[in-house]
Amino acid sequence: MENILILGSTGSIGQNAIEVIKKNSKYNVIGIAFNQNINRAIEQIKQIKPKYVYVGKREFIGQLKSLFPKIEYFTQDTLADLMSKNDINFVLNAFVGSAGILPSYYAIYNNKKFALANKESLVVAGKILTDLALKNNVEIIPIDSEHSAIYQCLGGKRQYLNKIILTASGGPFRRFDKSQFANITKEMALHHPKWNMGEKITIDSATMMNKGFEVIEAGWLFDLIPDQIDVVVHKESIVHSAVEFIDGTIIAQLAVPDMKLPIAYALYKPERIEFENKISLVEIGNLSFEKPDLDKFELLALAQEAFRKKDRNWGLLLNAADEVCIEYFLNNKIKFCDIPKIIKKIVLEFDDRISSNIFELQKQTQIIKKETTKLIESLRRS
Ligand code: MN3
Repeated sequence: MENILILGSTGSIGQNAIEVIKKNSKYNVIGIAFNQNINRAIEQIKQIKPKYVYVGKREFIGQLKSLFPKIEYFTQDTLADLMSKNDINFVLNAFVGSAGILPSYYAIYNNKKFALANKESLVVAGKILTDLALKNNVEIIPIDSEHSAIYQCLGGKRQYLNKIILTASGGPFRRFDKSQFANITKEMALHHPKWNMGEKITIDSATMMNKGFEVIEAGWLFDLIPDQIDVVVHKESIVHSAVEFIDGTIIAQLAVPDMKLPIAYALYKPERIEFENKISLVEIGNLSFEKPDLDKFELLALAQEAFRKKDRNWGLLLNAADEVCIEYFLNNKIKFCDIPKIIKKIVLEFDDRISSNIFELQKQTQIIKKETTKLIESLRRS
């Protein structure tokens, strides 16, 4: 039995992970961490009976303590204590956004087995985390479907890799003309054609910022140079990504778009878990692949540029500014087409060398989020 801590248990990935674990043996959920979905957290605590609970919003602690007095509770200030518990041997990090960066650091620092769904960790702190993982001999097991696909296709043969082919669904606005971007509403952007995900990542998919983040994530995970990362729009979302080896052989991973698959692979590899839902190649018929329109999806281009400038802080800037923009967009306070404009402004204004200290990156992320808020508020007033 492995004792697993699930960070982000009430989110889409977290719930799927709990479901996968419930149907199979091997894992005991020793701890869960959530930010604000208190009702779902209470349900989960009743069902799982975890020893540890991490609460993002401190105001819930009192209520939880009166309901479940035997649990040991943690908040932001005591995150390090939770992550160093000796009876936790596996950490699954599915926190949303910047909140996931420090937990990734602590998981690797404390030599836990580690599965990562929080792409912001590598976007912001890729060098620090991959260096530490190498030093501590910790494998970062990807949960993101594309990275799981690449991981599976590589099959440990990293030395023969020529490049990776990162597939993108293209999101709901793949066929839109750029001039139509001004009229995109929140409801339109929240409707992803293929994947059912949390709100932030769904908007990131619509702007293709998500694919940009995934370029950076893949770059660090698989130790690639920028020219080794191809992005290909594949609207059917059946090929979850592919690798090309030095002899020209391409190996791809195909499956239904269901996050339970990459989650199960990360938890049980090299074993595979039985799933009902399978694809039929005959029924699918055609699979299409095309180049992404970088003029239309500027944030993808900007992220590619960010990975070329690995020694600059662009990943941090992209991530922090994007988080604030999405919040404003979801509150109907900025337009869809404002998102890339604001992010670009922030990147140009705060371009700097990247710090090699994780706590410094955390601090800077907070500063950039405040600066982005300031910028948006001033634009809204003018
Ligand atoms: Mn993905």
